[in-house]
Amino acid sequence: MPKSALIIGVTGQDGSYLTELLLSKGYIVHGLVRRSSSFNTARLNHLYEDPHEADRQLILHYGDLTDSTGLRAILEKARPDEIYNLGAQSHVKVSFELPEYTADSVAMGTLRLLDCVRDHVRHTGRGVRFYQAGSSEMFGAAPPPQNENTRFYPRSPYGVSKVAAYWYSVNYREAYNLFVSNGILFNHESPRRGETFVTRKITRAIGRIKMGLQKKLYLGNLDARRDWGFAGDYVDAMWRMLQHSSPDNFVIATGQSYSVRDFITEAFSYAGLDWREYVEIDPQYCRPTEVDFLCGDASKAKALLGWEPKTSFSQLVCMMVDKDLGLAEQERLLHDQQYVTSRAVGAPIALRPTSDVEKYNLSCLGNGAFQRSPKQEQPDFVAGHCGLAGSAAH
Ligand code: NDP
Ligand code: GDR
Repeated sequence: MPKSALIIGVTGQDGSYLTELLLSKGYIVHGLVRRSSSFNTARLNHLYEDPHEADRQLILHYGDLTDSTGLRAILEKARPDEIYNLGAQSHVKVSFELPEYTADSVAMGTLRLLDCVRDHVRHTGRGVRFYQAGSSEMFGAAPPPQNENTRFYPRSPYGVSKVAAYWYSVNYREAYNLFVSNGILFNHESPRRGETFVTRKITRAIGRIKMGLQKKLYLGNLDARRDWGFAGDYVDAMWRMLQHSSPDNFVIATGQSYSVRDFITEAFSYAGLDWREYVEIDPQYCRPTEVDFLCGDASKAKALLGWEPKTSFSQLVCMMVDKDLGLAEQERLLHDQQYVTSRAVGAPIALRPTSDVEKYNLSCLGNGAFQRSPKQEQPDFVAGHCGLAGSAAH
């Protein structure tokens, strides 16, 4: 029998890389998809299997961390050997604007899920292993280097909620003898990173500036330091945690820290641009309380899991800039041919976890469809890329 896994947050950056990894290892993967009025499965398009096909390896279910009835039903259907809880309102700045929802999905959502797992294990007698996506944001103001023994000092509603989720996980491990492991992952990025996180906001802007689609990039605090790794490397660490002989807490990081300014300099110079001509500071992108300096010590993961990062900072930056130059080139072409992106006209096309799924060729933009429209005088700016009027303050 192949192993089976349930991924909460399957549509996110990490969810898509983890799905690829588990499918390559022969797992049956069940993914929880949030119901949304627009499609949110673009990162999974290349993995999609029609529900009418026999012996599918990837099965999607509607569900939400705020709905424990649905979570219980999915557990019964999927009967997973491993559960990866990657679901979250994961944007730190947004958590100041949506503190209650952030706590509901991140902290309460983890508690709901853990309690469903406890019941499931109790009444089925099955062994289930659980991964909880903890974050370096839990360390917050604690000075670097941060490891598993560093005291938490979160600096945002998101960070506080992740600390609660961490301790719920420890408590369910100790109280009910469940196999629950906490990953404490430092920032990890990729060409699939959400476009309002700073690295992707920068690389998307570089592509669009190169193609004449954007003039300026508005950012907040350039002095913050982060330990940035590649998401593809980090999902392997999640899997390793659940293969380990006992549940535990692990820091996953590169041990190298760079400022936002360093990232900008590296990315712009790789694209042959001088960032000073394009980057402007806009205080709306600063946070009420900032995390200044993160640099992780992942020696425990190296010793016990044999995990090490494979991708360097420079390789990560180049990978992201290359991808976004390609994306902007396609956007330019569509713009010149009088097409606009779906994000401007609101007609995205992607997958649905039900049988009424149409198949589309999405290769035109990588993450969206396109539609003919009257030629525009101004390029269609996308929220988050440049921070112009109308975009949310991310
Ligand atoms: P993303 O924001 O890309 O993905 C988050 C996922 O959670 C999406 O699939 C999203 O669905 C889903 N989600 C949001 N709200 C709910 C909800 N109420 N119920 C169910 N699912 C929900 O995050 P990443 O992939 O980058 O990160 C994965 C996890 O790891 C998150 O928990 C994040 O907080 C944590 N983390 C991330 C780090 C990083 O650097 N990337 C570092 C440390 C921790 P939808 O697509 O519909 O929005
Ligand atoms: P972070 O990532 O808050 O570390 O959380 P983000 O990329 O949002 O910010 C990193 C740093 O860049 C500064 N910054 C800006 N950030 C954004 N988003 N937009 C801007 O315009 C901007 N200008 C400067 C921020 O102030 C910050 O210091 C990420 C998320 O993935 C979390 O879910 C995860 O837990 C942590 O990483 C580890």
